[in-house]
Amino acid sequence: MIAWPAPFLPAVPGSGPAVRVHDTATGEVRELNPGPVARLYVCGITPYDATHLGHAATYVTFDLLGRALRDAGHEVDYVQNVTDVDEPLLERAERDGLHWEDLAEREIALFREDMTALAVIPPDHYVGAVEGVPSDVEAVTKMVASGAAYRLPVPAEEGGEGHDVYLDLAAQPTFGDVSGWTRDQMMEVYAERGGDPDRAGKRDALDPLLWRAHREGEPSWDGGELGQGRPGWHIECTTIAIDHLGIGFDVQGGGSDLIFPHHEMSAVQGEALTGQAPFAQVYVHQAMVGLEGEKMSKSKGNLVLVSRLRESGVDPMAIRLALLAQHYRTPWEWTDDHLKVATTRLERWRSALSVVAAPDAGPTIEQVRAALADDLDSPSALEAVDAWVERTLAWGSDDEDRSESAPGLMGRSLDALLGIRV
Ligand code: 5CA
Ligand code: ZN
Repeated sequence: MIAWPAPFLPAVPGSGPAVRVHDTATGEVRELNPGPVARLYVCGITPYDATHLGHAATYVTFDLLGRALRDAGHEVDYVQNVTDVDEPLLERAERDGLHWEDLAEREIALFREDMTALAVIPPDHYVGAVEGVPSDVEAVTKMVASGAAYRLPVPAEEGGEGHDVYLDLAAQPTFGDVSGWTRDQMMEVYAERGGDPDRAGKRDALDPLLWRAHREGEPSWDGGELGQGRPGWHIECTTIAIDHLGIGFDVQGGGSDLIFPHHEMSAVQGEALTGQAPFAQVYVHQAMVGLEGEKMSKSKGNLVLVSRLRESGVDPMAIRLALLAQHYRTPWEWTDDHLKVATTRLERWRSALSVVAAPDAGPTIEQVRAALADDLDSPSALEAVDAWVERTLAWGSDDEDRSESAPGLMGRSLDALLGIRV
């Protein structure tokens, strides 16, 4: 499906250092070693409600990573999915009396507008789960044939026709490598995060659903030997990532709520399918953004929406600055104060960039580059810019040693490295 318009990326002289990020699987901050093309997969939205600031934080974080990789001299091949068929979407459509496809289309359109306003560079491949069904069918059929997956008859009370398909985790030695969680930790969240631990007949309560046979009233596709049905949630990301980036791609990203089961299962399924590991070189996770003591989430309904802030006249660049002021690995809560601070900051940056001459921008640009390459330390990057801004605004008109090219160079660098268009 189409993504959204790409923002213009100004050139910045020189290049940034190699990028280091925290890898959930090893618990270490590791240097990325992509080839000329860095391959990045980030889990996209389930389009049943509009983009909230938690989603925005996730996509701005991975946008920053993409910018740092480009600045370090790599091309970036960026893939993002859209979960345009899944339980939460079907349930919301039913509740609101909408067709699920219309609901998805409406929310994807709004997401595109939000991402454009926030200057997020679009993915090179933006792929809907529905578009990926043929590939899922092929993958699940292959896993059934190899014995990695098994079939369970649909229970009589659910129509009793056809078979669901599950991955046999017992046969997968890498299961657990992404999250590093204990079985108890896994069991604690599995049901609330889309799993079905109580399904009778499963070999292991944690075995993930690969294919769900058709049930009355649910959308379904031709699964060939699998019969009519629809894919489970995790397989969509397994196949989209492998089809577009290949197994062993550089970064799997998303919010920390996806560590388990989603990224654990996507990876183990990819490994079961291809016989190769690891699925991704590193797993990077954005900490949860909360509101009033709880995770901001569509299911809880405690949302601050990007689109609503925009409608109320908030400058999207102030929203982006508010997000960048937080480190991606630290959970935080949204309050209006964050926006106030960001709005004041943006105004000061604007004033500094409109002077005719300013202190040399070079050292500050190197500080910004170093901060971003150091596990995406955006708060430190903003502080480095603040320091230059304060020096610029404090300078008298007859101070010597001023550069007329500095404001322009700084403006282009903030745009390219931070996605802040002042
Ligand atoms: N479609 C799936 C991924 S395949 C999904 O999780 N969709 S979502 O709409 O629920 O979330 C979209 C992205 O935003 C995911 O990467 C998720 O981890 C992230 N996210 C969701 N809530 C928050 C939050 N409160 N703070 C930070 N990131 C969040
Ligand atoms: Zn995903």
